[in-house]
Amino acid sequence: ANVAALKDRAAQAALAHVEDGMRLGIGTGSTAEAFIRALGEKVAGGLRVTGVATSERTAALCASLSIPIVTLEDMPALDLTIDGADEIDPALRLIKGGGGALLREKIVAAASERMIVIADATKQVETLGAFPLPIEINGFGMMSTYLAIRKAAAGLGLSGDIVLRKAGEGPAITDSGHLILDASFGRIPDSEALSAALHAVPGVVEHGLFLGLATFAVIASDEGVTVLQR
Ligand code: DER
Repeated sequence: ANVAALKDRAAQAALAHVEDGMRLGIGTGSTAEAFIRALGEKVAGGLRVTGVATSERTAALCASLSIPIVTLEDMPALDLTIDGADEIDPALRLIKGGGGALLREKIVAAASERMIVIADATKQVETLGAFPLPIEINGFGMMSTYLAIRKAAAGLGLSGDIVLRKAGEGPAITDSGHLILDASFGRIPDSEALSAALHAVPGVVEHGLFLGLATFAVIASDEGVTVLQR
């Protein structure tokens, strides 16, 4: 099947875990959007859920499908977040942020009892890092932050291009008004150590390593749907 069909298949399988009355974290990206469309049909059929969106884009799509959306302030404790990923390793560590929503995605995932990751099989990796790691930074003193990130990564034996993400002519600006650096470190043998090292850099707001957040993964391939559980 083509990748879009695989995304739909993963989305449908995740929908089976959504129960009436649930407080949902709703992800960002093309796979999450397949889930949102499928959820919209269920809501049209009478399913009662309330969602917190992980991006303005997701909020707009939910609104267009009459999926009730509130802010995380209104509903700080969520039952279940459903979101995509750029990479998924066997321990359900993720790289996320390809869609630029990693900060709100991580806050929402952390506020949820459980997190189901939905993906097509191309996202499965043995070790994270082939996908450039998104790092969300404050715009102030960007060069200093960039140099500090390089140094922190070098301390862990990691190096490679670190590029400011663009949108058209200028830098990409996230929903929270920050910039994103995409770091091509290659294989990341110790993602916990890298996470800690990046969080220690002033100016780093968040990064795309999602560790200990995903509880369940639904991965669609031509052979069918695989479920991974942590
Ligand atoms: O930006 C994100 O975190 C998205 O969820 C991304 O990781 C997956 O996007 P995709 O479903 O369009 O591949």
